[in-house]
Amino acid sequence: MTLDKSAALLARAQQIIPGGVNSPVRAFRSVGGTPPFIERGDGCRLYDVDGNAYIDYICSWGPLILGHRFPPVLEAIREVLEVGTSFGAPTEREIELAEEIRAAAPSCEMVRLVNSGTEATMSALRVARGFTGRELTIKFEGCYHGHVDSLLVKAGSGMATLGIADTAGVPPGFANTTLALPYNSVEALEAAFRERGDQIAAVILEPVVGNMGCVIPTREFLTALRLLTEKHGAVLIFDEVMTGFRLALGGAQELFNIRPDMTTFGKVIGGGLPIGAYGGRADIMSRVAPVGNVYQAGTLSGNPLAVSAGLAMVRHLKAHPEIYNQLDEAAARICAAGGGVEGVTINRVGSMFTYFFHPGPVNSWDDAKRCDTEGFKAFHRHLLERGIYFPPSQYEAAFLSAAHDEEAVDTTASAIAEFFAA
Ligand code: HOZ
Repeated sequence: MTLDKSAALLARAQQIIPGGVNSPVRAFRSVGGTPPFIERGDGCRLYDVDGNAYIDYICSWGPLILGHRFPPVLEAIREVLEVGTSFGAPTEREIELAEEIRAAAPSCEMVRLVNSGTEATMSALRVARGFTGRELTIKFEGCYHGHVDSLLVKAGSGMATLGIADTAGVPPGFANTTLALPYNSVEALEAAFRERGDQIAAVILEPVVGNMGCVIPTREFLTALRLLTEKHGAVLIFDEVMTGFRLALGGAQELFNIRPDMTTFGKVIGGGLPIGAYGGRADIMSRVAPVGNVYQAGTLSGNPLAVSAGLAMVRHLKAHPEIYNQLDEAAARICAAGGGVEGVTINRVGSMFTYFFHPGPVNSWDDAKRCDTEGFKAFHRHLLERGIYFPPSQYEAAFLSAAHDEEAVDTTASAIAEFFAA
């Protein structure tokens, strides 16, 4: 496999774009080698500028649950091109997407569309603070909620990948409004509420974590989250940017049968175009301007391109619920390929999974940070050389799409088995 053209593009990109990439993990810093520069995607495959093809397990970091260039999504985009791409004025489609979100996740009695997952979490947090009149937020170590200043404390994803514990540029005053607790620790949660319950505006979490690799919440943890937030009047925010419409139509809240007060979305609801959304209880969402006094706005919010692409994807998923079983079975086969290997723990929920180079269990950042990242690096390289593109970080979940056919899954499972047999 040669990556000469990609290497040349990387060198050129580094002259103008920090690290040559527009989002840090893409630079391959933790796995080494040259990141392939992508020319096009189709179905479950990516094709780079050097003529290499890859079975794609990033799926644009989650959104492409139906694969690249899914025809109904392309058709929806084509239709929008005929009428205009942005109006900065309301359209009927926005109502339709908000209604689809509410139908899938009934905890979202009202919904506001924004442009990214980061905007969704930033806005939800502001609304929760406005609603409660409190400042403090609980988040969990290793969870990542976009690059919102106060939520970058002990964050996963690129920060975990690059080993940046606390980013520069966030004033201590902002960081001090965040309490970072260990994921899955009921004890730590109880202690925090015992000590500061009347100051806590919100508890935000990834209800299945993707950003320290895939980490699964315990039933006890979820129950404690719901009970304690209710008891102390704090807003429980599920960050379903990754899990929404992916683990089930109604996301993790449907899967675990928990009703959060607010939810954030992104990725799948945009069909691969930039979008985000936040929603929740009507009494909380009624605090958002112009009805209430919590301000949040956006020129491109609800733009017809992203909304139409998202609607096409969400409606297809709704019409074909069997997709979720299909995804589950395919992901199970890929995970079975490395099952029982000493020193490796595989966490999976539906079509999100991670091969952790750690004897396990991996239930928190404290566990995940002890991974053998050199082992992961060799695994990643082995797969890439065989045309299989896993996320270039131990601390990102892999995603599967409905376009991953038998052949792609078999090829992947064989390559994984080959790595562990060597
Ligand atoms: N931090 C994103 C996923 N957890 C990665 C975004 C990207 O590189 O596109």
